[in-house]
This record gives sequence, C-alpha cells and structure tokens, in this order.
Amino acid sequence: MFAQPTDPALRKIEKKLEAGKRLDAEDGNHLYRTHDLLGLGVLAHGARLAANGRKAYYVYNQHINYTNICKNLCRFCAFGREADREGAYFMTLDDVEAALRCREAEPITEIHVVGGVHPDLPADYYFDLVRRIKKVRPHATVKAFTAVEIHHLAKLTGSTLADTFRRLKECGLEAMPGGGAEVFSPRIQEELFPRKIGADEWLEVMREAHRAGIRTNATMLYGHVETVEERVEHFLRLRALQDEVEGFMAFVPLAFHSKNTRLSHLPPTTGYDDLKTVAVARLLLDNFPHIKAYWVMLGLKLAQVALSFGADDMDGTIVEEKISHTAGAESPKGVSRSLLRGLIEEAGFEPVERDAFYGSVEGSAHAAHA
Ligand code: V47
Repeated sequence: MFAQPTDPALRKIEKKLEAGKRLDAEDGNHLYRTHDLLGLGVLAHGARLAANGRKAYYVYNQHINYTNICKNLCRFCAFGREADREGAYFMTLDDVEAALRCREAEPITEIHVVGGVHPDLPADYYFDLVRRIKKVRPHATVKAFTAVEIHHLAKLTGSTLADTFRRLKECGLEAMPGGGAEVFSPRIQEELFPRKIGADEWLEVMREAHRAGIRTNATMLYGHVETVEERVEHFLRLRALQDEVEGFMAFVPLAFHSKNTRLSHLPPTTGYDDLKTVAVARLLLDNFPHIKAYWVMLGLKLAQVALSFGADDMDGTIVEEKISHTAGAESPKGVSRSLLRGLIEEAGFEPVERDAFYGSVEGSAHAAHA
C-alpha cells in the first residue's frame, strides 16, 4: 500500500486512474502545477509498476553522430554548425566503420545514429551508412535517423515516406530514435527552429515509420521557452498517434542544456521539474510501454531517482555522446553496465539488460561479463 497524494487535485486524478479513465489536458496541467511532488510520484510509480513491474532496463549501445554540419541551425542546439565553421565534422563510411571496429570486442546490441541535416550529402550516403553498420555489426539493431533526417532524405530522393522506409528497411534499418520533436507548438517552432520540420511533419514521418513496421521512440525537449500547457499538448498529440498506429516504444524527456547555444542565458532545468516531467509523461502517455530517464541529460543521480517517479529505462552505456555534452551536460560520456546495474539495484529495481526492442539479453553470453 502506497502513501496517498495530499493535493486534492491529485486525489481527484487518482480516482480517475482507479476508475480506468484517461487523463485529459486539464489533468495534465494539474499534474504539472502541483507542489505535492511525492503524491505525483506515487501516482506515476503506480502506473510504472502496472506497466513494467520492478524491471529497470538499460542497453549496451554505441552512439554514432556522423556529422554536426546542419542547415537547420536551431537556436537550442550547440551541436549543429555550418560546414565552414570551426569544429564542423563529417564521418565518411570508412570513419564510421573505424569507430565501430574500435569497439568490436564489446557486446553492443544497439547502434544509435543521429546527425545534423547536412546540406550536401547525397541520398546514397544514408542508405550506405545503414548498410555499412549492418555489415560490421550484423547482430546489432541499427536505430538510425530522427524524423527530421528521414523527412530530408525523402525530399532528397523525391520519393514518398513509405518508399523511403521500404528502401531503408532493405538496407537494415529496424528502429528510429525519437529526436527532432522538440515541442509541438508553432509558436516555439517559429522562435527556436524555424527552418526545421514542425509537429505535423514529425508526426507524419513517425506514422509512416510505424506503418512500415519500424519501431521508434519519441522525445520532448523541455526547459526553455515552452509553457506547461504546451508540454501537455505535446504529450496528448503523441498519445493520439500511438492510439492510431502503435509503434512508439519509449518516451524520452530531454532536459534542455543551454551552454554554447543561442539561449545560453537560460538556467538549467531543476530536479523538481525533471522529476515532474518524467512522472507526468508516465501518467499521460498511458499507451507508451516505456519512459526513459536518459541519464546523459538528467545526470546519473537524478536518473536513478526517476526510476521511482515513472521511468523504467536508463538508456545505455553510450561511451561517446556529443549532442548534450556540446551544450554543457556534466554527466560522464559513457558508463559501464556494472555502474548502471548498481544504480538500479540500489534503488530497489531489477536491472534488465535489453536489446533495442526491450527483449531481455540477460543470460546470453555477452551479458555475463560487465
Ligand atoms: O532532437 C539538441 C536534443 C535531440 C539540445 O530515442 C538537446 O532513444 C538538450 O533525440 N540540450 C537528439 N537536448 C537526441 C535524441 C535522443 C537521445 C537519446 C536517446 C534517444 C532515443 C533520442 O537532442 C535533438 C534535440 O531535441 N537537443 N540540443 C540541448 N542543447
């Protein structure tokens, strides 16, 4: 038996949840505005236990950020830059292969691939990139390209999204990360990412991915200029798409880091807001199987606590994350699986090493050594 919320608004929401009713925008706004953080946590933890029991997942993965050259130049991003700027880089397919070969001896099961929207890359690069990764790592899942990159690729080839996904699948693409969603609000798009696709296009790419049998994640970049109402609207649009064509695996809240961005005057998110966002996501996204506490953005300490506020996944070992570290994230660039397992166990959860689709790889030969 868990403690009950003390905030009357949360007690009403608790009753709704007990009756199996869906939460709406008004409930979402109440959840965000409450100061009964522990009460909110209790509700989210209940939803987490119902969805995933005491399991807490992590994955042995590698990130490949193949280029930071980007034509979108979003105001919140420290990673993307123009080709002639200092620090701009691009990885040839041989560079990518070399990065993968460096870690060939490690039991990596997921390769996470995200890059800037390079203005001059030929379409074949994207297809060949997936093929090359699959050649070097045939047993790992290639989880590649945000909806933004896919949208760009479809434009480049002049073909439909369905056709683009068909070709990418033939090359070995199996899953997609959830980046590029930011906040589904025309106001914020205009202010922060006017050159990049907006909500409708992002959701359309994901709809087609799911129809093509490609599972994806979804993100929300929070803690900049958005309102609570806009966050709630974002959750509800994600939930509606999941109702329509199921294909989202995890929701990943991304806490904004402002260093080296054009929003560097903004303070970092607070632990209070981070935990609330995880908890509200767990409660509103009732059709999402998993909520990720992405330790790179939250820091390892808060990601561990988030496991008791609705999260059931800590992402992975990673080793070389670039996007948030360029924007000042102070978390390490990678961690060992024994460290992740220790954090999960200390918090009273059962660590499960997963593959890209949340299948357990526990007990397999490579899960045995830390
Ligand atoms: O789309 C950019 C965000 C995203 C900053 O699906 C920033 O499993 C914080 O999508 N501060 C890319 N965030 C990363 C991403 C991701 C990461 C880990 C796991 C998964 C998954 C997806 O990073 C971008 C953007 O929303 N981002 N700049 C910044 N300054």
